[in-house]
Amino acid sequence: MQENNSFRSGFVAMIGRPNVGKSTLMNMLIGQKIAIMSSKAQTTRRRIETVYTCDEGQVVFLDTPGMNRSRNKLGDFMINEVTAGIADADIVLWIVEPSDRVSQGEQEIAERLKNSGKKVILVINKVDLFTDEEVFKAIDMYKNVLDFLEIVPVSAAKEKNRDELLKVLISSLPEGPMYYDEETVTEETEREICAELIREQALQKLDKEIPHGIAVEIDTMKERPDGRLIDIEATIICERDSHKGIIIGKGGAMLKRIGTGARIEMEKLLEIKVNLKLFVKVRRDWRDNQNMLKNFGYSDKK
Ligand SMILES: Nc1nc2c(ncn2[C@@H]2O[C@H](COP(=O)(O)OP(=O)(O)OP(=O)(O)O)[C@@H](O)[C@H]2O)c(=O)[nH]1
Ligand SMILES: [Mg+2]
Repeated sequence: MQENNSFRSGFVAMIGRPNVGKSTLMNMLIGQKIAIMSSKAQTTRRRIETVYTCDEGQVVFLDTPGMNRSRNKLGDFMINEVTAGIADADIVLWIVEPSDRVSQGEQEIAERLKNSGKKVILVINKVDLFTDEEVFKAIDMYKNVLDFLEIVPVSAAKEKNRDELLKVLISSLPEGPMYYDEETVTEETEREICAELIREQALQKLDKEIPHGIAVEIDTMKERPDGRLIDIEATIICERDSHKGIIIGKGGAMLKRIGTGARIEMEKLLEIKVNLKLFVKVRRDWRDNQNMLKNFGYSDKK
């Protein structure tokens, strides 16, 4: 491996507009679900680092929030996370969906990437939803937008072109060391991932604006002495009393649905039975309160 001096490694930032499939693609590439995914924009809020290692090299992926305008302090934090992700990257993976025009939002991203001086690979995701002709058209159009190292069409959902993209990535990285041992997939803690899994269910099950105002804290996480079950208590924080009512639902039905969904995902992750208890609490306008943002894990710790 390292003896023949051609082991390649480096940091790859996944960036792009909200909802294009950055987190789905990262999970697909590493072969494990670490980052949460949903059909609602702005699912990812902070950088999530994961590692892919093979004989030829090691890729450290940085999933970042979708690039959007900020409406509060949480939004400012998310924009900073993208900026930091680009700064840390050896290569930027810019993810887009096939389309017949480059939107204003995409043009702004192109401009930023041009100014960053970083090497960029364009990934055209969700090709399963489009015809080959539409995909070719998109490739042709994007060719003129930026000087890309490569343009790779993929489907994160259908695992199409996974090996090809990994090969392109590794061959584009510089020769370098193993940053993490080969067993490491992420340094996110189980606590952090479990909190995200609850937020994922909230995003998937609640309507409109409510899940965007949610944060999750794990209060306790304790394995029983016989090692057959883990008890987890967690609190969902929301912004208004009316939201609290909706999150709990009639007779607690919505909270139960969120809890069941999250428990199933946690059991997959932890490979142990989970007993999950959820609470709901209101913290008015927490998304604009620096101290509360910090409490909920939205501060620059890296
Ligand atoms: N059909 C199809 N759907 C996809 C594909 N990749 C992602 N999706 C869906 O697109 C939606 C958004 O996926 P995410 O991975 O959460 O997108 P994201 O870019 O990380 O979104 P933000 O974190 O909000 O910026 C989800 O509903 C995914 O299931 C794909 O290749 N094909
Ligand atoms: Mg995401």
